[in-house]
Amino acid sequence: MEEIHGNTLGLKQSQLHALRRTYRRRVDASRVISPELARHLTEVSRETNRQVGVLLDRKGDVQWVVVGDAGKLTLPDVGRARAGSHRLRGLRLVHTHLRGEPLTRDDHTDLALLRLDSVTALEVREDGLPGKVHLAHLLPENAQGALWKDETAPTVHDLDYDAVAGPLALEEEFARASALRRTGGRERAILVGVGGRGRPRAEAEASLEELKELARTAGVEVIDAMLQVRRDPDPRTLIGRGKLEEILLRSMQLMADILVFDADLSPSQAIHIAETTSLKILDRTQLILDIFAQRAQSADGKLQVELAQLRYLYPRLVGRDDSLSRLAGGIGGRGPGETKLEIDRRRVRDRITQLERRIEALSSDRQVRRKRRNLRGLPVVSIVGYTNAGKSTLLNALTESEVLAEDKLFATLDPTSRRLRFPRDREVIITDTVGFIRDLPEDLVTAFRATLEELDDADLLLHVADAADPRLDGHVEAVEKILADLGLSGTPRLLVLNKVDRLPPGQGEALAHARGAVAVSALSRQGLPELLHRCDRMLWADGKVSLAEVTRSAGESQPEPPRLLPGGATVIRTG
Ligand SMILES: Nc1nc2c(ncn2[C@@H]2O[C@H](COP(=O)(O)OP(=O)(O)OP(=O)(O)O)[C@@H](O)[C@H]2O)c(=O)[nH]1
Ligand SMILES: [Mg+2]
Repeated sequence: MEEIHGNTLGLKQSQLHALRRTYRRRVDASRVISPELARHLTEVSRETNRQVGVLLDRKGDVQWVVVGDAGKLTLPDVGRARAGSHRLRGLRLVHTHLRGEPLTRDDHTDLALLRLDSVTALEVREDGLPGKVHLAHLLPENAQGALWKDETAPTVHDLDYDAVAGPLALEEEFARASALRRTGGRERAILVGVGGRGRPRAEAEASLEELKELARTAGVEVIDAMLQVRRDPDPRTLIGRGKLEEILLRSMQLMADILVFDADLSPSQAIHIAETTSLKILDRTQLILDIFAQRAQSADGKLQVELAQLRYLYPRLVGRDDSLSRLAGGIGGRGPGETKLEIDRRRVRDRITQLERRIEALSSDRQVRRKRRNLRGLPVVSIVGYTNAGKSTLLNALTESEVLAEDKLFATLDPTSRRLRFPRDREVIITDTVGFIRDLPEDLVTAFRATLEELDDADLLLHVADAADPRLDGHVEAVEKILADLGLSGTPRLLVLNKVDRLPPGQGEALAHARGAVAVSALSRQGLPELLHRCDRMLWADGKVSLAEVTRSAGESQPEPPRLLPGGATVIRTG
């Protein structure tokens, strides 16, 4: 119990003894410090030429005695604040300053991040007696966004902060504020962008913009976004300790619940950051996984998402329980299926194996279905592209369907197929599927294998891109890369620049011309005839599909009188 913490190396026995005696002192509970204890601390401090501090509990007992060096005191691990807790630590720090300095940045950081009841610095006079006293305590939410209040008193006797009533009143305020916030519903997030050697500032900024859209889609409230550019990532905390502290202070000020990093945190980084904060930590991959989890409708989709989440989580299941639950929790407590709190690695492993088997079966089911479809000989046109490019809207426009299309990322997860009839009774199957995104998480690609395999059958890929997005070229490149990773480089493809209605007249066509693409607007239907014409040529004129197949398919399908679409293509609803 009577251990002296911190920089004890080189202290004399008598000095250590004097420090140990500190544990026997008691302070009147409501007084920050007694004049006697203050004097004891400054005397030892002067003699050792080191800062000396005590952590007192609310009964006025000395819980920890800590020694630093002449300019700094490093506190021992006094335990972490609980996530979202409105409580303070129940400990106040009183320590000495040898150089007459007021409270330092570190003092304030300790106050805020460790949620200490208060932090006090006693100036040590040349004669070893206590001089001026500086005290800081946290503040409830206020319009100025101030986190703490500083007070200075000429002597210990003049200090008038009640060390028990003060923190109790604060805790009450915190509780009231957090109850108010909880009725507000949505979780509040600070986004952290990361630039560096491999990622220039402009790219990091664009990526942070995309992260904002992801966050919005996931249903979290973005209250702040900051960008950190450093040459190399910090192996432990990614962004560096100082920056992390700054962000944590900011998160307290803004009452944030979540930090979202625009990078993939390694398991050890995620664990380390979760352990130094009381916040929920998400990275870009988890945000995407969370959106997928919210969006999954079909049983297949749900299985695939759960697998992806568990695969991602598995290597991270090594932290302390509390940080673990914050890593595994997902947004609004929506973690993967069975993993709420009592996660244990073996159960997760078992579940992964089980899911993999079911998805394997799913994949072979689909193969059978697809084979049946292929036997009918209908050419398959698959719509692919960056998420939110307008793929589903295009499918709807071409086939007069009503597939869900909305201004959110990953609106579509499950593939949909429709028949689309071309002139001369030619017919194709057109499919819409899950959208892509830059750095699509590997675990998702693996889990969505069954869905993505549908693309293997495509005779033609319509690569839809949003012509009005300033990140157009980056998006096209990202999609091409994923297609290559899926082994689809050899499939004929046509680039479709969508949403040209959002551009000044002629600009979409110019962009398309430069890229050998077709300019369309799925909303205004502009350019659709040209699109169908190009598809027709690529599918048939280039000899991709044999005439025999085409005539066979044409004989089969007459359930409903075909309707006319621009360009002479017609549609048959297959439901
Ligand atoms: N102005 C304009 N908006 C469009 C056009 N096509 C689609 N949109 C809008 O873009 C948004 C996304 O459309 P979706 O069809 O859901 O996009 P998607 O590519 O299927 O997206 P995910 O399934 O989420 O990957 C919706 O708000 C559409 O209304 C277009 O030609 N012009
Ligand atoms: Mg869609």
